[in-house]
Amino acid sequence: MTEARQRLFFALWPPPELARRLHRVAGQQFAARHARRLTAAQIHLTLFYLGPSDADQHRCAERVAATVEAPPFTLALSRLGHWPRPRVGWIAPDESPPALIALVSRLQPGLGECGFRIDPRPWQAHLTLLRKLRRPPLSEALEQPLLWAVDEFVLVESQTLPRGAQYRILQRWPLIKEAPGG
Ligand code: 2AM
Repeated sequence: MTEARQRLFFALWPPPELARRLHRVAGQQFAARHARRLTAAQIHLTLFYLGPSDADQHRCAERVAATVEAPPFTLALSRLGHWPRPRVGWIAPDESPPALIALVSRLQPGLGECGFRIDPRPWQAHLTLLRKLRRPPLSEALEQPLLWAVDEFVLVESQTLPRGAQYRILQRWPLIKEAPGG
């Protein structure tokens, strides 16, 4: 019997108000004619793309996530950009705080042991705002960064529907302040 495989990834998911603002930014800062703007509900920051996963791989990924410890952090989102090859327009944090780097680099080895492929390209924090985009942003940065207090990461299932990708959060793990000296 062929087991159902879910397409999974780990991500940071913006709260609804921030997601709505990011959706507005996508409309204001890019010449979006012919491009496909993500809906507010689709906007996220991918930490690790797992890809199609069976039940064992899914459980393995959850076990790894449960062992990962990293403190909460704040992202200042203002950098805007465009990658011509995947044709995406994005917003990115001005800097990746050490806690974000720690989160990603603590997930990677365990997920590698589960059999997931670690992308050899360096991981770049970004939130895709538009797809099928042909032009760079109208400006390179927002005047005022959007601040995002991140206190959890999530495991998400991606489904491709005729109207585009639909994402469902399957599980959440809190980011927890390290005890002083610990
Ligand atoms: P993107 O936003 O830069 O396109 C779900 O598909 C998420 O996983 C997307 O945010 C996508 O990043 C990311 N992702 C990373 N590698 C991927 C791959 N090989 N195929 C599909 N999505 C990938």
